[in-house]
Amino acid sequence: MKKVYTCFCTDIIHEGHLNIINEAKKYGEVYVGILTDEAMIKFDRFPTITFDERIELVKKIGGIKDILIQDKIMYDDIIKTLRPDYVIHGDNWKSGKLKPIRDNVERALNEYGGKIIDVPYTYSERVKRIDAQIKEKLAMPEYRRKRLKQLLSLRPIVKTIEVHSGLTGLIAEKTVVEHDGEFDQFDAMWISSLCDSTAKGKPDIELVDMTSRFRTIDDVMEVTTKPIIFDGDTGGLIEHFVYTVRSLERMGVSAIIIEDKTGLKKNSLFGNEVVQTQDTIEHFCEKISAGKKIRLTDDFMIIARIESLILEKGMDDALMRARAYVNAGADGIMIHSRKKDPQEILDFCRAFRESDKTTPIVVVPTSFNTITENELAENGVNIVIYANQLTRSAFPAMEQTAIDLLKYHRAKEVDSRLLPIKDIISLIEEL
Ligand code: SPV
Ligand code: MG
Repeated sequence: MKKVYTCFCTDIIHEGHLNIINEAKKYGEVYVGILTDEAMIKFDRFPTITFDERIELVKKIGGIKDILIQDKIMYDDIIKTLRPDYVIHGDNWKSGKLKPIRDNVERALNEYGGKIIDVPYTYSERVKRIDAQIKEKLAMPEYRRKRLKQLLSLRPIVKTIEVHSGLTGLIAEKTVVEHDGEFDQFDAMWISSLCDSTAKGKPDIELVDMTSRFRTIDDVMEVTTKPIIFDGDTGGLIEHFVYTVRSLERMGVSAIIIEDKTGLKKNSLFGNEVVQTQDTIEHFCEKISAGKKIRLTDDFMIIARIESLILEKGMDDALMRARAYVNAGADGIMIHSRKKDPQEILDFCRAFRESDKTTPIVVVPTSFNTITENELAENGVNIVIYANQLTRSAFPAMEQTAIDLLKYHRAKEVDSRLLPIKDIISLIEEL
């Protein structure tokens, strides 16, 4: 008997999958690979059911010779082990984002004369509706909220990008890159106080009120499914902070990060160039505990951000605060630095990890931008936030366009730099 292999990356078996299995049976014994959670979230979306449940789904189809675990999006490893005569897949992988996968399969099969079978992809209203339903489910507060904690256990480092609108949310949601034979995408989104304020033409001094900040979250949530980490500035008065926690948790936000500053908050990247006051350990711990007490689910995280290195109070102060904040109930620690050299961040991580192996560490490598995600992960960092790069890349591009329109008195000169209207329309899906 010939061996036919297909891999499923789905939470629901629909007529399209059954069609593939039925076609496969015509060629020989059918082996089905199930993509692991880790592989699935790098390339597609978060699974809405567990890996074991996905295996059960496939078992129920019947007539399958064996079920295999595929732990990489690319097939070459599994092809080497199984040596199937055929790999069967919908023909939608002949172009677009799936094409590198097909190329990888083709190369692996060519080694020994295996063949690809491209089955016409099932485009039906029902299949489209199932896809839409999965996305809806992922966007629901109870599913979205817990996803950050799930990602922390699945990802070596949770990659987070700043968003401040529906459009930037779509970029975070949809950008998937194939590079060096690996797919990757962002895991989570950061609602930055700096960029949310900047988008409104306001300074980053807790001037934009919570109602407006929540409106931004809503705009992002409307069009995305990824989890959200909210920049809560100082958290404000303890009496107000508890209301913020309650609202964010209800909305389906996964975490709030609050920084240990008081008085008029200024952006940390100013450091000591402006007057900034650090909160006392006692008061900040009280704020953390109050937030933890009001929280209704274990899914929602309150992360404490330490400004000691920004304010040049020293490593010992940073570490003492980290331990105190964790004791007060913080679900994570964000350590910030405005140095170009990542060394003080790494020193903090090493010292903190000596006594605390599990509390997630968050960093924002805006200044110390030479360090890679792998290096951060190796040093015990769990979440990396690219906190402002989308805003900072858009602004000079828009400004240059405005300058050139004024200079040339027409739009022709700027046109080659612009996103074609067709692409903007396809970015935004209609229901
Ligand atoms: C933000 O993005 O608003 C932050 C990170 O708080 S930083 O600007 O680096 O302080
Ligand atoms: Mg901020």
